[in-house]
Amino acid sequence: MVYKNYISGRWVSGLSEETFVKKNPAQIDERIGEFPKSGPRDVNLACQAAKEALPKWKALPFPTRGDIMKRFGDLLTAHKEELAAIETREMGKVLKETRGDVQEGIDTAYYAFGEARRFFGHTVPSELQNKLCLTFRRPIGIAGLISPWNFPVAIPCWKLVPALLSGNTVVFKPSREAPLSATKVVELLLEAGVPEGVVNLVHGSGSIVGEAILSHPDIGVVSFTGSVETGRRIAEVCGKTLKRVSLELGGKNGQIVLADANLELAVEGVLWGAFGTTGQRCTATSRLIVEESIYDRLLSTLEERVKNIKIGNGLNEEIQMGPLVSEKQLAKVKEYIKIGKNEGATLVCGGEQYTEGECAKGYFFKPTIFSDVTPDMRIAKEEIFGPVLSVIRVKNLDEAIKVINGVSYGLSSSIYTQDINKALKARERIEAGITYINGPTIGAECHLPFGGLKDTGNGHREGGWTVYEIFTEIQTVYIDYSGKLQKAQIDTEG
Ligand code: UN1
Repeated sequence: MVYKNYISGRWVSGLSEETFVKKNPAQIDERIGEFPKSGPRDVNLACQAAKEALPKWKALPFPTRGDIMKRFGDLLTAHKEELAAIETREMGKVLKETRGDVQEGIDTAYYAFGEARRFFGHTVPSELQNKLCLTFRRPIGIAGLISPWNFPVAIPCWKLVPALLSGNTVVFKPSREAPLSATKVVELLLEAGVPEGVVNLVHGSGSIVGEAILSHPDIGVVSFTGSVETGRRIAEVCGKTLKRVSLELGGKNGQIVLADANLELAVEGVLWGAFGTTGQRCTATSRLIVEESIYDRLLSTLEERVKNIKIGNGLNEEIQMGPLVSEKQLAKVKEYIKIGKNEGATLVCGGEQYTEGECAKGYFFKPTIFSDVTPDMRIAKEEIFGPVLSVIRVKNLDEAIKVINGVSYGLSSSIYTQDINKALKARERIEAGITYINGPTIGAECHLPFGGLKDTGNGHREGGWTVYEIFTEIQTVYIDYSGKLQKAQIDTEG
């Protein structure tokens, strides 16, 4: 099946007519579809359509746009199973997780429906009499949205829904690894009532379509989720035209386990955090930081459990871990196994491709644990984006905090302890945008701010009420009803 771009209210081929093929990572002889290899001229057309559609769209009352988001949520709900299966075939994660991914999109749409009726500004006292001061939030204009493949419905929804509700029109470039889910999301937005030209979908590569979005003068805000390297490039290019940029980049998230923790719970947590989504979340637990007195016990329980993880095609409900998304990711993970071994870490289990039976046809990898990892090793510092966990031994809470903070990222973090004092001290000192106490590093809820410190981003937070700060401009309004000229800072003495 050949899929198309959606520009100016029509499904159209890319102008070059060239396409790329997306395959199923669990079974690489299965084609998901062909998609346009678009270029800058397609982006120009999309921007033109978005520009033309903007005045009418932004003039609608917020609750009217909210009603469309409600219908979108209803449609996602009605198509949940279909979408989950598409996601699993497209990027590999298991059905239970892809259902959760769609649910995150649904929750985001319903949250927006509510938010539409409380798009609050501030009313603020004036320093002068007979004067009213207030603020409004207004759309920026055209939003360029560039989404990753690991949450093929949720993350596009995190971006599309608030951008649209705020009154922006959109040029949307999804990942080449998840183009079908994105196409379905756009179809449902249209069915929900998003008018022509308001959403424009342009498939293709980051280096061509992404770049064209970044440098297009009509785009006012760019929202991107992906690698640090690309994030830096985006900030640099967008700096030239002073676009607003929201970047949600990598992570090297740690879970601390103190000696007093409920170990069963800590093991459950790290299994989910490290190997859920085959470790391909920017919130994945990639370091387990353990107090020395329980280190051996925790490690042997964990090893036992990891060996029992069922690997295979995510469409099978029994399966717990699907494949990596691509050959490129597989090669990257293999490379990190070599790096870990050379650095002197102990390979406890996994460390190689999984090729049993049908799995030989996909990019499967065994869940992997490295122990005796020290904080200076590359496997303890760099984002791997695969099912690889580095276990680090520490003496106490102080050292654990030092280790958890000793990386260039700061997205998610976790601590398992039953000691409330230690938990709260850790909360204060951990440098991350998200901290879980007695829970794993993954599983953020859509109505709370999501994002991180240091190389993880540039200070914005998606999700919750804070995402609306990304997609709106603030207008400050002063209304003087004194009937005379009142000078701020000068005529202030009553
Ligand atoms: C991501 O990996 O980019 O908190 C997003 C979580 C998910 C979102 C992850 N709800 O793990």
